[in-house]
Amino acid sequence: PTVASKKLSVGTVHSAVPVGGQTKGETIEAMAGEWKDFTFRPIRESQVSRAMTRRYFSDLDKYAESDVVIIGAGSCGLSAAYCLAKARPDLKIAIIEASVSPGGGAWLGGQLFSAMVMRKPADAFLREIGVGYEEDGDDSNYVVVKHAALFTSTLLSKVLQFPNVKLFNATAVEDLITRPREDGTIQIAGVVTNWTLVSMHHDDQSCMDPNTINAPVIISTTGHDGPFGAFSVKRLVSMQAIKCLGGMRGLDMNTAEDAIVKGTREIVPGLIVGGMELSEVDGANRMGPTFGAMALSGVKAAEEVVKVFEQ
Ligand code: AHZ
Repeated sequence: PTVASKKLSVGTVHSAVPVGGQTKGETIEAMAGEWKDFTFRPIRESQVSRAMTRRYFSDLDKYAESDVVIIGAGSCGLSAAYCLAKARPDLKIAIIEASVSPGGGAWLGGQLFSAMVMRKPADAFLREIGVGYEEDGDDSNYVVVKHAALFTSTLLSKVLQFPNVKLFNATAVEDLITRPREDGTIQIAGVVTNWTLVSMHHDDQSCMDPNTINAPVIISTTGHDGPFGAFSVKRLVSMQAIKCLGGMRGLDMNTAEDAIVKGTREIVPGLIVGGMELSEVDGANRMGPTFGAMALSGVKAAEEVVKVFEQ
């Protein structure tokens, strides 16, 4: 049989093989100096396509009914995903990220600069995920991570290694699924998704129907208002589930960070909002480039989800 017609196996799963770890066969060290006769093992193009599409569509099928959907994989969404996946390995968690690259605004520590500042006690989160930092400030009130990208990449890699998490990136949440409740209010019951590039072309292409994920609990962490930001809370206003938005206020680090962490909560049944999206609901200040509140708002959002499942 040709390679194309052979039944393709899903293959052995080498979970979390560390770089340089022992899979079967060659090691990097054994390759040293052997490049003259070097060759990759053969592959057929269709195998590559099938290896990817089979998994993608099987994941779409599996996560069409999820336990939790996290909208937005910025610093808050990823922190929430980490805590929730760790606390509740029994929950199926789908993360929907509009951008190709997850991480949101946390690849830089803020503005143009690479270091990331976190005020204490958010240093506890850095220790939890194993990211090193320097103490700084007069009374060591804050810590500094050498590269914000180290925070984001470490957190992301830990989140993606949980077997109960699936990230769908380049995918936007276009709408919320709702159900009526007996008291006349609504319950959020899932999300409507589309590939982001498709979402961006509803105005100049004919109808392009989106996809759906049902889930009893959603965490929305889509950041403050912007082209994609504050998505869920703006939609809550337009569907009259909440009256209006408070609108993010000016920069005040001390006020802003406490308010975001304390305010992280279920805004309407089934929808927990965290991170800077919350500033748009509550009329909270922004904090600028200090990220402790994003991590701890994620911790609290995960806690709120656990409460819902324990009710
Ligand atoms: O792409 C967005 C980003 O990665 C994603 N997102 C937004 N709308 C979406 C939608 N569907 C899917 N409809 C969507 N994904 O959400 C992510 C938000 O990340 P972020 O870093 O913007 O928000 P955050 O709340 O996690 O962190 C905010 C960081 C800020 S902003 C700020 C200030 O302006 O003062 N200070 C800090 C620390």
